[in-house]
Amino acid sequence: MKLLMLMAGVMAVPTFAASGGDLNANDYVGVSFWLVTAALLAATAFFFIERDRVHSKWKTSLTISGLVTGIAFWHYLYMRGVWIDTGETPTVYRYIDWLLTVPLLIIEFYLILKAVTNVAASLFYKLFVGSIVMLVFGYMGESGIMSAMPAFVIGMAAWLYMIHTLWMGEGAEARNASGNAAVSTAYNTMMWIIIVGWAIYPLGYASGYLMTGGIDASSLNLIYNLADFVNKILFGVVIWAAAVSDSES
Ligand SMILES: *C/C=C(C)/C=C/C=C(C)/C=C/C1=C(C)CCCC1(C)C
Repeated sequence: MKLLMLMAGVMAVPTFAASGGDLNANDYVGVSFWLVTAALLAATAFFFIERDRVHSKWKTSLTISGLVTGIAFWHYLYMRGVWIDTGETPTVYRYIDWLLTVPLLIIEFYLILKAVTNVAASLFYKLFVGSIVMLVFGYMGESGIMSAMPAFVIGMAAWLYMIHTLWMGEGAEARNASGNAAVSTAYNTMMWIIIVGWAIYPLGYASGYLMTGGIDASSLNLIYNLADFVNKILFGVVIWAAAVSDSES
């Protein structure tokens, strides 16, 4: 049944995938859009199928991982089209995608902790508000609604607030209280992805919008595509590994 639904979804895709003309062999940014699109689809199938393998308390976490890569897959079909047709940065699609997937990614911290210990919903709200502030100001900066520098500063503050919450705030307290090895390992790896993997985005933004004579649209999109690969697919794989190891012990 699950597989049938997946296949139906994949069969509905070519109509959209076909828009956006042909991929030029020299267009390495277009190729990176293409590669990440394929990887996101494969990851989505993987997370939903592997859901059967893990203990019931982990299933929601794998579902969310599959939703994140699935939503991103959908947006990548369109982003690639915009890039190939216009050579411009698909900022609107990019931020709609982030606005949906980033809250889903950070709810994973709450979910993996909740699978093994008592954790207050306020952990989720803090991370949620932080991520929305970060993205709304990032969008205003990139789309020119607000000047790039102040938007960047506010976005950075929100991201640092999230890191603080995970590193030494409410999140860290719940992790320490859980006493669960698989969850603690997953938590720490996920936290490092939020710190190191997520840093790629503001680096891209800063090189694209803050430096005089900064990088062009090609480099910016290449950086963002690489970042999405790490922060959506790898992030899900970390959760999957913790889920399998905890379910089998
Ligand atoms: C799947 C998409 C993800 C994980 C997107 C994450 C995006 C960010 C971490 C963006 C961060 C930014 C700042 C920290 C400062 C302002 C500019 C942003 C929005 C690029």
